[in-house]
Amino acid sequence: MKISRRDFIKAGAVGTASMGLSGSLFSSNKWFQPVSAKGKSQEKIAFTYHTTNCGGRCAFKCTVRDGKLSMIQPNTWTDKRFSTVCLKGLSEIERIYSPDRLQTPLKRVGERGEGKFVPISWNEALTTIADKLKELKRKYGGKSILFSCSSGIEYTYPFLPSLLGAQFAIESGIDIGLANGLEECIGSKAYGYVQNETSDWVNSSTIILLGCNILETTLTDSKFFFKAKDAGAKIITIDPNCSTTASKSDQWIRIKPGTDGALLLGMISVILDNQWYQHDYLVKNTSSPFLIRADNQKLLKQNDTHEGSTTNPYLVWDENSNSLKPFNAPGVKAKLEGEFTVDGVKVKTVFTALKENQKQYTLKWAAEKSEIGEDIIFELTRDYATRGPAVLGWGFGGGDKWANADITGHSGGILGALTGNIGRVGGGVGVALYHGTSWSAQLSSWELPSQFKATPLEMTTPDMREKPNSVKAVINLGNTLQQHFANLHKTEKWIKQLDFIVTIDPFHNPSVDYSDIVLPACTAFESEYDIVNMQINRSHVLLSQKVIEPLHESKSDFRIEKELAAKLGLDQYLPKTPEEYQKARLNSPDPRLKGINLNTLKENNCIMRLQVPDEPYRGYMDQIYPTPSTKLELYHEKLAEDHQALPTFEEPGEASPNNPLFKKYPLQFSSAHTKYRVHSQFTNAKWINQYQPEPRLEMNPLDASSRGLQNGDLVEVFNDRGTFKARCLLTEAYRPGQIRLHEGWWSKHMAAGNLQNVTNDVLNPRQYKLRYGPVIPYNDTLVEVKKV
Ligand SMILES: Nc1nc2c(c(=O)[nH]1)N[C@H]1C(S)=C(S)[C@@H](COP(=O)(O)OP(=O)(O)OC[C@H]3O[C@@H](n4cnc5c(=O)[nH]c(N)nc54)[C@H](O)[C@@H]3O)O[C@H]1N2
Ligand SMILES: Nc1nc2c(c(=O)[nH]1)N[C@H]1C(S)=C(S)[C@@H](COP(=O)(O)OP(=O)(O)OC[C@H]3O[C@@H](n4cnc5c(=O)[nH]c(N)nc54)[C@H](O)[C@@H]3O)O[C@H]1N2
Ligand SMILES: [Mo]
Repeated sequence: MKISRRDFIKAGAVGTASMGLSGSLFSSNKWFQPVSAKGKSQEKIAFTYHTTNCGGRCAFKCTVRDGKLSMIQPNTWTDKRFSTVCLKGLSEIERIYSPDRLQTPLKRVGERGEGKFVPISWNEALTTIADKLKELKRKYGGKSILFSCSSGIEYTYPFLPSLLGAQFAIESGIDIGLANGLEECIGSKAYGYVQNETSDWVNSSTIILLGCNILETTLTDSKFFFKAKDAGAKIITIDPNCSTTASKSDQWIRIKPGTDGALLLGMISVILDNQWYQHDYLVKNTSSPFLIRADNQKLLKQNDTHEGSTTNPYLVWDENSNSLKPFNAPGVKAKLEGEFTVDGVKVKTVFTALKENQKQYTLKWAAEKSEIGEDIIFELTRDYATRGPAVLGWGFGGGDKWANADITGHSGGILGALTGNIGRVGGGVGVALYHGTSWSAQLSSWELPSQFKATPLEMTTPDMREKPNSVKAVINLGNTLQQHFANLHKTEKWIKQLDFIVTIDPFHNPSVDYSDIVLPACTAFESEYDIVNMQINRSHVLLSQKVIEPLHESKSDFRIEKELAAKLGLDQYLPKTPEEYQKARLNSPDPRLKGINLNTLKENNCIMRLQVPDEPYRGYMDQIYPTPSTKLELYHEKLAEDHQALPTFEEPGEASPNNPLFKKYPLQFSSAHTKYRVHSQFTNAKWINQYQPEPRLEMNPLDASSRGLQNGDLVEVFNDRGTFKARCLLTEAYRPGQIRLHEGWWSKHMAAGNLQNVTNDVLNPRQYKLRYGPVIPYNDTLVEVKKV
């Protein structure tokens, strides 16, 4: 039988009974019952939480009537400020019954990408997968298998990659552009979370949000934004567009896209010129007094002058003795500024070098680059540097997804250091989303015997599409093929020559269509087991329970991994049930988990606060950093030959007027995130789509009129990589020169194409030297638009 997915769903070839309730929600009204029916039905309450990657982490109290999810309410947290739910959570009552659910395992019958499948049994699907993986492992080794995991999948198949010796990737090259620069200063590897907990914002005088639409992308932290505002903080949003967050801020500064680094460099100059920096903080807590050798651009260390030191500390110029001393020697008073000669070699302090490097980045220069007025940059800097504790908070979608993002991150670290705003009550620099910094605890892990080890990721997954590598099979946990790679045509070329592709997902997302075998997974509401998942978030432990039985023929990720392991003859090493697994994880000596176990969690609505102080979490209050010197390191030796030891502004990789391509493609294409969806999730949520029924290309009326476009026209967006079509939405909120389609729309919702057909995938070679490797510069994209 050869039928397409659509035919197969229409015909109801399988799962006919469940189609009745999923397909006809609005048409038949069978779903809703009169209030009088209440009491006649079987009712139960169960608790789960949202695992989608919106940062909200809402916990749900779910009412199940006659086996169906019927009501979602916010669950009560120990700290009640987190008891929230948004439209996305409420919409699950409809979405989990969506006709887009994968209902049975599928086997591809058409070409990859065509979307032609036939239903098969679980046994056939799992046997096919296991046989293929065994064969690949035998022929090429486990490294020929890549598990590629979406964000927000809670159970990330923690055992199979190790059992197979396979590679595992989660979000390779994503959300790391700014962190690459910042964390070279801090020494951490924490995705740029060098913030205090958002609840500490009430102690801030100034909060600068740079490309950070927190009121949409961490909706549930909105109360902390408004509490800070009420407490007197001045909130300034810097965004090319009048975002939701900009509209609620005290000030909106409209920046030219891709120039965040120029703005921050200008601010550094203003601080230096006006001596608004914290001299003592810089000497005590940063590498500013370290000495740079003129001959090789390296920092001067003890072995440079006295060979044989085992500790080999950095040297500074000690004011007391007027001589070189190890920076950490007792009683040293390091000079912040100066040039000296040591054994015939000229050296200068990092601070002096910074001052020299900044000469090129005048206020005037920054104003021209960023297209923000000089007076505005001056006032912004004064607010930041002189009004007391200040936050410089950014997102992952504004300045991050550009080829020059690391320079912005580095400049941000320097701004925080100059003003003493790192490790300070009411301070912080870095990502301000997800309520990402809060108290945490160490869970135990479930150990496999030592012979089972995953293969470390050979290279970033975007590179796998072009550079020689071992991967022959990709197991998609989620919608990674559409979402994780810019330039979809290149992705398609890669996957068409792979030996084997599997997708495991609750929904028929676009990555499904490229797959050879498809497995239907449960959503966060379904399971075969009473206890499902557990995580630590917002200083609490959250447990999820089964709310309803698996819909259609779906299975939980735990069950799928377990059954696949059984087909490989290796399931004896895995926990028998999720309950056994979560029990083992909680069996930890960490005192912050004292008294928290599965029983006490069940007694407490499945949420308990860790045994931690009531205070907001604040990082680095001891001013000890995980860098080689334990100080904030402003000078990055390893980037000296790239002229980035101190930040040097670079134009965007593609979306810059200096690029010859700009003449042909004069518009910058951005694909920000929206409150209505989480990436490609909720694209099919009917209740939400009342508000955003179709993809809309947002643009300023000026850009539209010069192209003869009217609001609502169908347009084609194109560049040399590809094209897509959508209706346009004209809005003054959008900056001329930048156009936007929110990321995530499935291909089938587009008038034609996919937005990833045009996005820029050219990686910046310098960034291979940085902590996280190169960032995918989705927003660093030039396009042109024409009427269809
Ligand atoms: N509801 C919802 N929440 C989410 C997500 C979601 O999909 N939906 N996704 C989550 C994930 S994984 C991420 S990474 C985060 C992203 O969260 P954010 O970083 O807040 O996301 P964006 O909306 O992509 O970008 C933020 C703002 O940057 C602006 N911007 C665009 N270009 C520039 C620029 O060059 N400079 C500056 N200064 N601003 C610019 C945009 O106009 C936008 O208002 O959100 C998380 N939260
Ligand atoms: N052009 C452009 N591209 C972007 C971005 C951008 O701004 N612009 N943003 C990037 C960013 S910041 C990020 S973080 C990535 C996000 O990329 P992804 O994390 O891949 O995006 P999602 O659409 O959230 O994909 C989640 C998938 O997991 C499935 N899923 C949900 N729950 C479960 C579960 O319990 N089990 C299983 N097996 N599957 C489940 C969902 O149905 C969905 O298909 O996208 C990146 N892509
Ligand atoms: Mo992200």
